Amino acid sequence: MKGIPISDSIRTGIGADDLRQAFLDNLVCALGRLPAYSTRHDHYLALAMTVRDHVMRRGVRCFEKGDNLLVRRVAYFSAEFLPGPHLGNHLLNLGLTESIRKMLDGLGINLDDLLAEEEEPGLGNGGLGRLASCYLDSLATVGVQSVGYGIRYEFGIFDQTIRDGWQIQGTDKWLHGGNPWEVHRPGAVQDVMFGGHTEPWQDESDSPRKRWVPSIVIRGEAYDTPISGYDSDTCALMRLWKAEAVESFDFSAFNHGDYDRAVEQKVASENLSKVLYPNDELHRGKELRLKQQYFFTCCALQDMLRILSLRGAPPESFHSNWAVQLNDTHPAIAVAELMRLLVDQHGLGWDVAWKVTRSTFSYTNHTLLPEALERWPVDMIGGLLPRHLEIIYEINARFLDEVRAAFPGDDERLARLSLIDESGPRYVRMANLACVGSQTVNGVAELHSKLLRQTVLADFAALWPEKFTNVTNGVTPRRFVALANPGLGKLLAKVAGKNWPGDLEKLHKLEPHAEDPAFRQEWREVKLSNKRHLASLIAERTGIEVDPTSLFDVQVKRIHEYKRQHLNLLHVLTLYLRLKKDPKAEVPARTFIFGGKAAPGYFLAKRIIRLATAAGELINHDRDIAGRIKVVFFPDFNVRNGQSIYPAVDLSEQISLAGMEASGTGNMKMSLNGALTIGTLDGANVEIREAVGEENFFLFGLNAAEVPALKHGGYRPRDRYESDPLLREVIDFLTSGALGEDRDLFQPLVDNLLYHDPYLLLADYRGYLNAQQRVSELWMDPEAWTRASILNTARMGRFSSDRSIRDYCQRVWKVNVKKLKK
Ligand code: F58
Repeated sequence: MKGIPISDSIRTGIGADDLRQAFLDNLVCALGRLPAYSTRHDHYLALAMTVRDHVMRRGVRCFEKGDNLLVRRVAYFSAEFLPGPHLGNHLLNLGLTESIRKMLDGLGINLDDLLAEEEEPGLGNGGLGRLASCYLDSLATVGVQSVGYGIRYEFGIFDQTIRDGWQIQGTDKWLHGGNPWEVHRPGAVQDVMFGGHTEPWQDESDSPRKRWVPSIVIRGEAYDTPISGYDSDTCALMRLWKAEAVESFDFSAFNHGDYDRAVEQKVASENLSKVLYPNDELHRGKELRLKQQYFFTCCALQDMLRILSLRGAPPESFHSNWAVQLNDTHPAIAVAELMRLLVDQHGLGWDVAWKVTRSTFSYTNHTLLPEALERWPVDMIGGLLPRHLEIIYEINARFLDEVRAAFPGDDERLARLSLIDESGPRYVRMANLACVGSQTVNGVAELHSKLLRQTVLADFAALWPEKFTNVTNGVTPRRFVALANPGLGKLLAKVAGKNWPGDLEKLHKLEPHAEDPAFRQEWREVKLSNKRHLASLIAERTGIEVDPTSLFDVQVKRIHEYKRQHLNLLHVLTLYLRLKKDPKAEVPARTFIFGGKAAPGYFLAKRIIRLATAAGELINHDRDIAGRIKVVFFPDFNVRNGQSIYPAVDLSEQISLAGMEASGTGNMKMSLNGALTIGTLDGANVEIREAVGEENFFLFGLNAAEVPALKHGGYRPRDRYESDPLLREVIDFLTSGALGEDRDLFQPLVDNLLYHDPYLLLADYRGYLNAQQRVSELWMDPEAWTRASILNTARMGRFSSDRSIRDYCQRVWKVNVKKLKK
C-alpha cells in the first residue's frame, strides 16, 4: 500500500463521544464481553486498547517521518527495563487523563480502579533498568527516534512478601492477565545461532572467509511496546525479544515415539527468555545468562541491519544510521557480533567493519564494585560462540599492537588492558571489550566518572583520554512527580507554568516562594496529604498504624551491604535505647520506612531485612515508646509502590559508603518531591548537594579519598566498638535476645561488622548520628524545614532525564533534539 498516508485522525478521536464509543467497541468487539457482565479487568483492557490506539498512531507516524529524513536513530541496548505501569503515564503524556476520567464516570467506572488493575513489567533489578526506562521516556519527549532493545522475560523480578519477618520470593507472573501494551510482530523474527564450529571458505575473489556452523538455532520473536513522550509527536519503541524454538517439535523423534526428546529442544530454546536473573553473585559464570546477552543483542543488530536495508542504505553506513548505547557490559558481546555480521554475512573487509563498529557503540558503566565487573570463561564463550571468540582474539591482537606502540616494553599494562584475563583460568573481560569497541565511555555521575578514570578503567583512560566523558543520570519528572504527586504538580503549575514537566529548569521559579509563609503552608498540606495516603497503604499492607504528622524517614532501594540499610538500623536502635533510658529526651516523632528486595541468594541482605522487621516488632509494640518512633518494612518495592512512596518522604536516606554508589536515582526522585537528603559524598549526592545548597542537605561520613586510605591504613572495626560506648551498646543489643528469641539471628551481621566491616559502618556511625541530630533539630522548626524542602524541589531541575538525554545526544550520539519551547 505504498503512498497511503497515515491520516491525522484515527478511528477514534479524543472527543467525549469518540472515547466512549472506542472504549465500548473494544470491550465488545476486541474482548468479546457483554458490558453487563464485564469485569474490572475487562474494563482495564478495553481502556488500554483505546489509549494504545492513540500512542500507536504517533509511533508509526514518527517512524515514517524518520525514514524520509534518514536521521540517525538511537538504539539503547539493555538487558533490563523497568517501565512501571503504562496506562496512567500515557494518559498524562497525551493530556487525556481528565477526559477519560469523565468518560468512565459516565459509565459508572472509576479510573483509579482501572489503573490499579495493571501489572507492571518488572523486567529489571533496580536503578539500571529503571534508568533505561526513564531514558526511553525522555528520548520520546525530546523528539529523538529511538528503540530500546531487550529481553521479554516471561518472569521478571520476583514478587516479595514478608512472612514472619522474612523475605519470601514469589514468581512474577506479569503476563497472566494479558498484556495489552505490546504488539507481537510475527514478521520480525531473527534466528540466533549457538555452539558448533567455524570453518574456512573462499569467496569468488579468493579471499579467505570464515563460516560458522552452529549446533543449535533459536528464534527470536519481537514484541513491541510504544513509549509515549510528554507533549510530543515522537514515540519511542521498546522492542523485546522472546525466544522460540525454530521447530516446535523434533519431528523425527516424535515419529519414533520419543515424545520426551521431541519437546526437549522446544523447552530448552524457550528457557532462554524465561526469567530475569536477580542481581546476586550467583549469575556469575551462568551460561544461560551469557546466552541471554548474546540472544538479544544478536536479534537487535540483525533487526537494525534489516531496517537499514529497508531504508536502501548499505551496511557500511550502519553507524550513520544507528547510535548504539550499551547499558553496562551486559550487551557488550554486541561488539563482536556486529563485526561478525559485517565481515561474515555482509562481506566487508575487517578494517572497514571495525571502523563502522567503533563508530556505532558507546558504553555506559554503572558500577565500580570489582565483583560486579563481568567476565566470561574463555572456554564458555568458545563453546557457545566459537566465531565470536575468534573475532575477540583478532580484535585483541590488533588492539595490543596499538598498546605496544604507545607504551613500548610495558608488559604489565598490556596484561591489564588485554581483553583476555590470563592471570589464572582465562576469562574474556567484557568491560575491556566494551571500551575497545566504543567511541565514548561514560560514568553516571561526576564522581563516578572520575573514579572510573582513576581506578577500574585507568589504563583505558590513559590510552584514550578523549573517549571518556560523564553523563549524570536523571529521572523522568512525568512519572515521578506529575503522575506520582498530582497535588505537588498543581502547585508547581501555578508558579512555574503548566509545562514544567517538559522543562524542569522552570522549577527555579519556585525559589522566591520559599520565603512566603502562605505558600509554605500550601506546600506542607500537599506533603501531609501524600503522607496520609502512604500511611493508609502501610496500614493495608503491613497492619502497622503510623502517624502522618511524624517525620517520614525513608530508605527504599535494593538491599545491599554497600547501601548500608544496617547503618540506618543502628541509628533506629540507638534512638530506641535512648528513649528507653530517658523517656523525656527531645526526640521528634519519626516513622522509619524501609523497602527493597534482597537477591534471593544474598544471605546478609536477607538478614538486614530481618533486622528491620525485628526492630519494627519490638519498637512498634513497646508501650514505653508510645508510638514516638515506628519502623516499617514496606513489602515489594517496585515502580508502582515507589510512586506512592517518593511523594511522602521528608528525609531521604542516601547513606552508601563513599565511592560505592555509581549515581543513585532514588535520591533524585525524593529530592524532586521535596525531601531533604541525609547522605554521604557518593554518586550523584555530590551534585545534588551542590545544586540544592549545602545548608539544605545533611552531610556526613568519609569521602571517597578517605575510604581507601582508612582501609589500607589497617582499619580495625573492633577498636571503634571498644572505644565508643554508644556503639558498643547498640551492637551488643543485636545479640541480646531483645530482638527475638533466637539470639544467634543477627550474630552473622555483628561478626561481619566487628571483624570485617567492608563498608565502614562503624567508622561512619558517629558522623551519621550527629547528622541525624541536625535533622531532628531542623524538623522541630517547621518553617525552616519547609523552606529547605521547597528549595530542594526548586533546584533539582537539572536532574530531569531530559537533560541527561540532551547530554547524550550532544556529546555521545551526535543527534539533534527538539529545542525547548520558550
Ligand atoms: C545501578 N546499577 C547503580 N545494576 O548501582 C546506581 O548507582 C545507578 O544509579 C544506576 O545503576 C543507574 O545508573 C544497577 O542497578 C544492576 O542492577 C545490575 C543488574 C545486573 C546484575 C548486576 C547488577
